[in-house]
Amino acid sequence: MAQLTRVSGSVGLITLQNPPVNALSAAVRQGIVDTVKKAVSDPLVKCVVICGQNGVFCGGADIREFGAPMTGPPLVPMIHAIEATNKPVVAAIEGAALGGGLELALGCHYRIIHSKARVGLPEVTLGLLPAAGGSQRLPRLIGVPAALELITTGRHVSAAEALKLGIVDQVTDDNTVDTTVKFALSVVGRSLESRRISTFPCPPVSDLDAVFDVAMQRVRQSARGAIAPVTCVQAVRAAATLPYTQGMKREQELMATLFTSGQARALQYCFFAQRAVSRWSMPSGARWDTSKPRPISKAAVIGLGTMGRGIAVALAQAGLSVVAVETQEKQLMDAKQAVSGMLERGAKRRGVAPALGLVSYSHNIQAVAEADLVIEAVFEDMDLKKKVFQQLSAVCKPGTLLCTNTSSLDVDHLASQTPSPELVVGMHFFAPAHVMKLLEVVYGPRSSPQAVATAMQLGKKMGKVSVAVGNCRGFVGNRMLKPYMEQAFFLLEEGATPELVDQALEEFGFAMGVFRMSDLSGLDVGWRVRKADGLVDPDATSGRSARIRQGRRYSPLGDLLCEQGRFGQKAGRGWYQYDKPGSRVAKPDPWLHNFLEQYRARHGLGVRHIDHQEVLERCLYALINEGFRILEDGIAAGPEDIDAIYVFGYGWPRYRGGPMFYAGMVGLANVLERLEHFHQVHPDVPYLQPCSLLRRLVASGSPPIQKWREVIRKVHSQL
Ligand code: 3H9
Repeated sequence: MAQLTRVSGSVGLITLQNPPVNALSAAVRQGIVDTVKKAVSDPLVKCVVICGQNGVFCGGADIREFGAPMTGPPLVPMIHAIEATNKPVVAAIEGAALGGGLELALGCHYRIIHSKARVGLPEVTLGLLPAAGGSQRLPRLIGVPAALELITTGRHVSAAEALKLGIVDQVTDDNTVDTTVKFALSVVGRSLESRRISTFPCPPVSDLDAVFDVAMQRVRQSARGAIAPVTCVQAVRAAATLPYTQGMKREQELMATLFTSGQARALQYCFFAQRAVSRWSMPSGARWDTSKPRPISKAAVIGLGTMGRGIAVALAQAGLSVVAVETQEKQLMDAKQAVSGMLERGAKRRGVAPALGLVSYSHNIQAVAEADLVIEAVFEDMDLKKKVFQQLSAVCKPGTLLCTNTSSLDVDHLASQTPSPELVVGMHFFAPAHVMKLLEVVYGPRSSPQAVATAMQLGKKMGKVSVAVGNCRGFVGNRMLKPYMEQAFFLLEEGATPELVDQALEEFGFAMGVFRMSDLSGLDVGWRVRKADGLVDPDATSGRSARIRQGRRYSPLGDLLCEQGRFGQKAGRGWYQYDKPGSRVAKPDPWLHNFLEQYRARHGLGVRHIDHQEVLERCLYALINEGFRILEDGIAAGPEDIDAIYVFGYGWPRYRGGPMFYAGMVGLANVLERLEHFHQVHPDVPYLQPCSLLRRLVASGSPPIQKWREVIRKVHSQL
């Protein structure tokens, strides 16, 4: 777990050994305590170097241990003991020094880093604060403003920036351990008095109160209800205002408030869920570890509207050569300019050269003939997409993977347009496609495991959280959105306003409430879909029949707004009003309130008082219920897949872990009881009828979310 060897005659080299990231498990901590003690007491050892096995210094405390009672030596005294030694201790940082890993390095007297390594205190992203002295040492080392920014965002810092900030003493391109060993020998005999960060005074800041007020305001605004960023500010304030020992006491007290919080549990669940989704499986039994992806070096994008442009940028930024095809000359010219601009801006942000040369443009679909993979991103229209797929089948070389960027159309139906349906998968990107983290990889019943593996690997290369899901209407994300939005419409009919519904959801932590979101994405999108589904009936203006379609309760409110041209932000009016078309500032609209009153009167709907709790229960539990149906249907392999989709693509607050995790937190029995109640009150709303998987989970004692897959497997084996 930590090995001590003597190198170069008098250097005690301690190697952390806990693959893959040398997390500071109880055994590693014990190993460090033991080896440091041994090295310090060995007269032949003049200095100590701490490094990590396999090219990674240390990924921090072992997050998997957080759920159980603490065992092994604690970090804080361990790091103090290192700092207090009379022999120089130098950290050799390769790969990453994050969280407790950086805190360990800050306890060393010097830090040498490889140019490709990064450091950071990302505890805040796990609902915690750097509580092994990080919140007290970092401000002392690099000053309050820089430390505040790093600790409250959890941002990873490159080696070059770490040097500039003063976190490390030297950057090397050579072998980090060899360089550090030489460095350690060179400082033997020098005084260590000025190297113990805990003894530094915090660099003074003029107008300390103002700095912290601004920081607190910033984190409260961006955290939208998350408690850890606020607590991190308080911890840094302790560093700036208290002597070190008292600051450490405060750090521990603040950590105690976070450590067992629901938010920390949710964020740590998200950390593992994000990684779990890459271990995908299909109902056929095909899996990530038995399916080999194909190498992709040349990709093509068909259709250069908003989505196509973003996809081309994402592919080029991942280093792929891209053929971008758009048949309309004007659109092609516009797209060329837009894609180049996005690539240039992205490159500037990341400090790299823009990948302009990787993208070639054509108005001829023949240009994709040599592509290994094609992503079709034309308008969301089945007939158009079918035509494109037929053309692609004729043009592409054998074996080319054909992907469709659809948000809801039947991937299997599209696959049937090609002679090789096994080569077809859906790649559902989210706008803007080069920014949004989520990618739904949709497999149809005939998609080959290799096609899925290739799309998943491509997603990873583009930096996406890719989730493999089955083919159904709306896949996972949009399928669950439907009952959520439906409830929001019903709540308006029953007496709520868009402002009330949005406020409840935004206070819950959503980036945007359902109506502001609908205004942003455009009301006409859903209208077109409802029309295609035969749900829109402009003649049914009053009476019960106007609110019952295809045998179930239906709210025509969205259709009525569209008939008035209220398509949302782009029209300058929707559920809210805007100063002008395209403006983003939503204001309550008296016209809409009046319209709702008239609508309710026309339909004889009584108005009741609706509170935030009801908004949350109706909207969220309907969404969660559909999530259980998705699991029951085998469209998502596990709850982590659904949660990752909602956290990374739908603005679900990460500190609430995702909808399925949230259901577990509020209690499955509670969710079931409320759904039963609402379904009794609204028997004409099938989405409120509790899913049988939810009933089954409750009947089996509401197991923790990690055990749901066992129950789901049983359900599937009985089908
Ligand atoms: C902390 O330090 C608290 C202290 O301040 C105070 C305490 C008192 N623990 O991401 P990858 C696993 S809090 C346990 O795919 P990469 C990960 O789950 C900690 N496991 O690799 C995965 O497992 P699997 C603060 C961990 O190369 C495997 O390692 N530290 C930990 O893309 C590979 O991970 C952080 O927040 C851990 N700490 O990225 C850093 N870290 O294969 C968290 C990773 O079963 N870690 N695993 O799915 C990371 O950001 C990335 O893992 C890292 C490597 C950049 C290190």
